[in-house]
Amino acid sequence: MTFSTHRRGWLRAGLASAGALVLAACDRITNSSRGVAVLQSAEGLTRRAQRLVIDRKALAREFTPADISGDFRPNGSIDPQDPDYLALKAKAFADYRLVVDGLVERPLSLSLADLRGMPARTQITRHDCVEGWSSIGKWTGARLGPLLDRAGLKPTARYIVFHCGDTLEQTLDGSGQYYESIDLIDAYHPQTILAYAMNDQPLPVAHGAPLRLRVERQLGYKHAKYVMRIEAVDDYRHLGRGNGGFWEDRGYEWYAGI
Ligand SMILES: Nc1nc2c(c(=O)[nH]1)N[C@H]1C(S)=C(S)[C@@H](COP(=O)(O)O)O[C@H]1N2
Ligand SMILES: [Mo]
Repeated sequence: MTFSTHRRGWLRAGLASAGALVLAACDRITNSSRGVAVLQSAEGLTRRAQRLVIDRKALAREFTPADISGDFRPNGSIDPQDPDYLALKAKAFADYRLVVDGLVERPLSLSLADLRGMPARTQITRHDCVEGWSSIGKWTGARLGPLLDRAGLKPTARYIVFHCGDTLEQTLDGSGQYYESIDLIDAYHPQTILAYAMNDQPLPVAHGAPLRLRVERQLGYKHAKYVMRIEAVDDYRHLGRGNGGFWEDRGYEWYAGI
């Protein structure tokens, strides 16, 4: 084996992607014209798939303290009246526990002090609501990725569901309780945090106290406020009306990437 072919093989193995395997297999059929077409389309597909993943892992733009909106608009539920929530609020959330369960090896029950002690991130980002307004805020919270690793996701887990403490719409079947879901790419994105502080202050009730999701590559409605429970699931069709979120159940897209 010459140095260059050895090196090529080594590089190929190093790519360690399905795309690399497809390309290697295609090398053998490039002599027929059909083979060339297959190779070209596979190559195109691979590049598009890789670009998609790279794009989804890219960071959302971050701003400077001077950009922070003085009047960050609260939206949707801004003062939940659910009895369980009111009881927690009455004690300044001292009894609050974030439950992490579902398809995890080690279910967790975390106090706010526990959450504040976990790997954290602070970021100044722009929140974009589908209603057509944006505000810039500074968020500090526990990174979701390390938190999920502490619970240990089972191999069958595909989505992370956020169960919220507020009822946004009164319905007979209880489907008016706010919830959201994201996939594991967003769950492990470095800017995906469970925020307990906004603009260096404890998170206000209007913005989701004591804990709200920031998932910065998504539109506003994905940023679940009043998060009480995080559930790892393999499918979300059994929740609410089956579309993965409160607004998704009312016609919005499940994937709201920006
Ligand atoms: N639990 C819960 N989360 C929610 C909502 C809500 O009504 N309840 N509204 C969503 C929408 S549409 C937006 S734009 C943002 C608003 O966040 P803010 O109140 O901090 O501006 O929260 C999202 N998360
Ligand atoms: Mo929104």
